[in-house]
Amino acid sequence: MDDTSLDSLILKLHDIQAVKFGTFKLKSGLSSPIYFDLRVIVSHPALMNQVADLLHKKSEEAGVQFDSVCGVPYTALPLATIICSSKQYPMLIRRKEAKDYGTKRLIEGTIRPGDRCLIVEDVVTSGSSVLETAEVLEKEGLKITDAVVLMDREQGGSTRLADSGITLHSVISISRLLEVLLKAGRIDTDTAQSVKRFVQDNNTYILKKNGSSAAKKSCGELSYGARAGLPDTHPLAARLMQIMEDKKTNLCVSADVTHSKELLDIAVTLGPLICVLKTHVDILEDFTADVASNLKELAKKHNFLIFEDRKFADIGNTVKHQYEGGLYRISSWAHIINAHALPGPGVLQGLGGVGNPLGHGCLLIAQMSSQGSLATGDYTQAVVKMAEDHSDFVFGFISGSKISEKPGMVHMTPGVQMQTGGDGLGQQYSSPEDVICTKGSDIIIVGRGILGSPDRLRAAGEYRTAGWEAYLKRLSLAS
Ligand code: S5P
Repeated sequence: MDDTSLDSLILKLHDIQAVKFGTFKLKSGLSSPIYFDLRVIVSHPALMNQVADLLHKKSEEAGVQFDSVCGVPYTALPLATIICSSKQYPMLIRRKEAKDYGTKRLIEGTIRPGDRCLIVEDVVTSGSSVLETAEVLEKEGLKITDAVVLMDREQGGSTRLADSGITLHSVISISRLLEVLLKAGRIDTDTAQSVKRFVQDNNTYILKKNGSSAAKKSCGELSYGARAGLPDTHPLAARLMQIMEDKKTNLCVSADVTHSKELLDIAVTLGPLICVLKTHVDILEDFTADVASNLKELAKKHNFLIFEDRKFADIGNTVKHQYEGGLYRISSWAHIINAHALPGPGVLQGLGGVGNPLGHGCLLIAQMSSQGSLATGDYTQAVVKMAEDHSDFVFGFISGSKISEKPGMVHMTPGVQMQTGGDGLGQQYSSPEDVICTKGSDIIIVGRGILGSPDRLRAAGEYRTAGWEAYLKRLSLAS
């Protein structure tokens, strides 16, 4: 690729305002001195052809071998189309819109498992959109080893992709862009310097590894795995988020059954699909210590955590006994418990005294899914504060949405079903997409949506997929 065609491309992109300088608020909440909007190139056909040609040349120069091409929706779709049409490659189209369960495919085009597919993208920041597309293609049996991008913002995307075995080839780097625009008198030295500083200070890869304060501000864009690695994350939250990342699931099954055999059957069958199994041990009619130890074994075998949904709500001294003693000896088998903040911090002192030495953790109930719940507004805010002040034992919330900006905090949301509505007893349901993608929660808690199905395994699979896809969508929107 010769330097003059690259330089003229950069100037043209600046002419059509596909690159702008100023102060721009990014989806992550950060304020950026530079902004790319490559969507506008569709209005400039000659430029579209030039960009598509340069993308293809870049992959050729790098010696990338591929059988098909897939553009990351939407901006790169027309670029992929031009490459495929002019160079005669079969194209694959990834759907980005929410899946209509069981009917629509995620990839359109003929899929030949084992084929190498080249991913095309317009701009890469953290690399999460490319990764998301790669994951969908890989699920269909395609091999993804390379991605080609018009503009690399040099904010850690290529390192993150390399971690996942994908080599990123970029036509334009941000340093080259600044150099050309500076030389042509389109920007001044101060602007170039401030962009360079922004890029250096906001390397998404380093932020994810180290958890700097900027990362904490924008936890919506961090993956579960990255949040697990942050220094402030509670060890149990880290373990949970790592399980979610490894098993690709943000599904917690609420095993609200009255007989132990059924509870254990659920753990056996659904164990591989879930990150957490939630119990209400006091509704079991036949609880014995053996049930607890069997459950523990299954949790180990299938790598999930046990959450006893006891909702402690008394003075410290009472909850301490309720947690470690009585018939159920909850602290001996449940990794996670939850509590109401209503009694004040004493409830956490009582519970933490028992649970902390055992490496357990607690969720505070900040909001409830039931109609007319009083846990709203100032109460919810006070719960967030109490949780953050007691982060040695509290690692997250029961809430309807993301309510804490601390990336180490886990948000678990009950009242989830595919169909919204209620149960006639005050329960209110939201969809997995709404809970995870729109409201920013981390884990869906599903009871009757799964337990009420004649095929629980299939239903759990559907909830797991819906929850995970919503999470991937959230990551991609934030990148
Ligand atoms: O606000 C809440 C908090 C909880 S923990 N709303 C809830 O529904 N829960 C629990 O989540 C509830 O006790 C039940 O175990 C589960 C929801 O079950 P489903 O059958 O309605 O999905």
